[in-house]
Amino acid sequence: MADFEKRSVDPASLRMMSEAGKAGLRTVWDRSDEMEPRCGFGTLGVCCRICMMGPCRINPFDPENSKGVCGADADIIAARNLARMIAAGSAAHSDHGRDTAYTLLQTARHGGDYRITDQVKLRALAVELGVAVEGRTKEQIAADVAERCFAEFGQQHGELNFARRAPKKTQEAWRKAGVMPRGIDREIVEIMHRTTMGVDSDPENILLQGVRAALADGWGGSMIATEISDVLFGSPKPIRSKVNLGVLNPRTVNLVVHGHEPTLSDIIVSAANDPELVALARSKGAEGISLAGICCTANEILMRHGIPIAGNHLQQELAIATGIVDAMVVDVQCVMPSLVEVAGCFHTRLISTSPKAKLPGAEHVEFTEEKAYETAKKIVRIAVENFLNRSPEKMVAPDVRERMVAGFTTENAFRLLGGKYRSTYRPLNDAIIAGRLRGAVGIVGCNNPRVTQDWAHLEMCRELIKNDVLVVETGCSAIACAKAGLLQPEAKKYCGAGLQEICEAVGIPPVLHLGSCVDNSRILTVLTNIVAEGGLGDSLADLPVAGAAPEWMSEKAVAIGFYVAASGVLTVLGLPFPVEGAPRVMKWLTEDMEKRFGGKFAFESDPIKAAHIMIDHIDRKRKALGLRPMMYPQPYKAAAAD
Ligand code: SF4
Ligand code: MSK
Repeated sequence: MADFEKRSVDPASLRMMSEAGKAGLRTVWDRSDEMEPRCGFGTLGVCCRICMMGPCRINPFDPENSKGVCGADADIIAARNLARMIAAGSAAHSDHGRDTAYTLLQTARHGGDYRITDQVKLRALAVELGVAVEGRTKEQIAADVAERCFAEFGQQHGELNFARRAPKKTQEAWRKAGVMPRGIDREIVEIMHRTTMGVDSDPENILLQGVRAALADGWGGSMIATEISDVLFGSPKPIRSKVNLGVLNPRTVNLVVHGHEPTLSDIIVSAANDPELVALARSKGAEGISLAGICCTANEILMRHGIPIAGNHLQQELAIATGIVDAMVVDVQCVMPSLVEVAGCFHTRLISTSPKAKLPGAEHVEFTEEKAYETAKKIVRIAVENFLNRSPEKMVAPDVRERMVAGFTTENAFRLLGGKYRSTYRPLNDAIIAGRLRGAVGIVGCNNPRVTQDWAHLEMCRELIKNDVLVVETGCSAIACAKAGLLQPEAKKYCGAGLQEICEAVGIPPVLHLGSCVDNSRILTVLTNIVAEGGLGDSLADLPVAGAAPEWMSEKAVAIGFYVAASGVLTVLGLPFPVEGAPRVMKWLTEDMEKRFGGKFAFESDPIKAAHIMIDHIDRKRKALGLRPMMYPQPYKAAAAD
């Protein structure tokens, strides 16, 4: 019998693991255990299958004398593999951004089921991108904005428009290192070219192209996804909701959306409220239709509509195992192929929707922007029609849920910190300068069965807020902390005196939910606004801030880590990149990178130690800025800052 306590700290997940075990269901944790011992060459990053002279591997006990067939050493191999992870992660985020721009263009040109919701943001974007606004309709403006965004993908030379949002000094560092991104697609393609057999054999040169592609993601593809989503679906505002498997209601039809792109999930919100479908649900004996989300698409509709979240990445199988999910609809990214097998053990209808992401064994209802509402209604109807097919003996939904507040953005989050709706970041900067707030940390990223689910997110987060560090979160990290009650104002009880004072004055939680994975771009623009406000240096590298992904698993997290570190922010990862067998690459990531960009990586699996690495770093930055000591006695005092 598996030791469940090592698998998760989330009571709902533990309960469902036990139920799944009783039913003989294999989950992600079982398969993870079966992988042990994991391949040492893969873990160290020293296997290469780029060409068919191989596959090759480096002898980790004698790396100096070990080479691949072509002569590639451990550093070349590891750098190439890591760069390819960045390419894949950047491609995923950026293709999402491209799809969002396509939806905006279709809406502008042909109308249809979507609306241009945030016209203020549309006009601001238009001005930024050089699109004429005077005397033009919102549709004309939107069409040009969409085309400008497309141009960012295909551009062959020059610089990305949104990269120019960064502070001037940060941009200068990128130009000096030769990594200012030119075009989003171009940087990804160039990684694939450079890392093919017999091209770039300089590990640092390979990693620098990795940086350029990652910057094209964070300050390009992901930023486009965020900005256009706000224009189309509305900019989020602070909103209350609930989280965890207990949001699934045994008395209603339950439809779970899982994946990433709000084009699908947002329209499903409308369809789930369609009076015809609600009436149909009632005619089947259900009390109504409940919509809930998993992973980042959940964050998208949570922020804009307050739709509850059923869980984070590792709960996707467990949600189906409750026996009360009538349909799960998926689009792209983080969707485990295992869902087909799990859904096959229950009445759940599993529906794929993207031509890019089919699941053999699942139903495919192709989603197109042109027939968005019709398709969404079809999907909701499938869930409703399936309600009566539940097997009562398999219904084991845990009654576990927590309240949360979400929906903070670059535009609204930090203005609230002064207790007034002022269009300035001054109150935030002043709180840091005065020593009421130590600094800020972004905790982001996934769950990974190699780490006790949610544990590292929670431990790290509590340690930081205890030390007066404001935490901002996205993705599955935000969901983890929401489940533990940290995303509600009452969580101020876990904070140091300074942060507690701010939370009390403003009524915000000490942990702010900033959205989905692509919304890490919001963190970049928040930091840029802090620099622009003044008093805390003139580049992102000067700020008393850090980033972390304590339970990461996705290639997207590698891209995020790279654009955050290359933007000047210390980035601490709970699992190391697969480069431990490559000493030069490891040194570049953890030391040399900082000289060029002001940011670098640290790898630490203990979340408390990781928190202290970040607190020490924040204190060093405070000292370099000449800021006052912290206002209130601190539970943790960094040696470096004394
Ligand atoms: Fe081996 Fe070199 Fe081919 Fe990689 S590129 S598989 S190291 S021969
Ligand atoms: S969903 S990328 S598991 S955060 Fe964005 Fe969660 Fe990581 Fe997927």
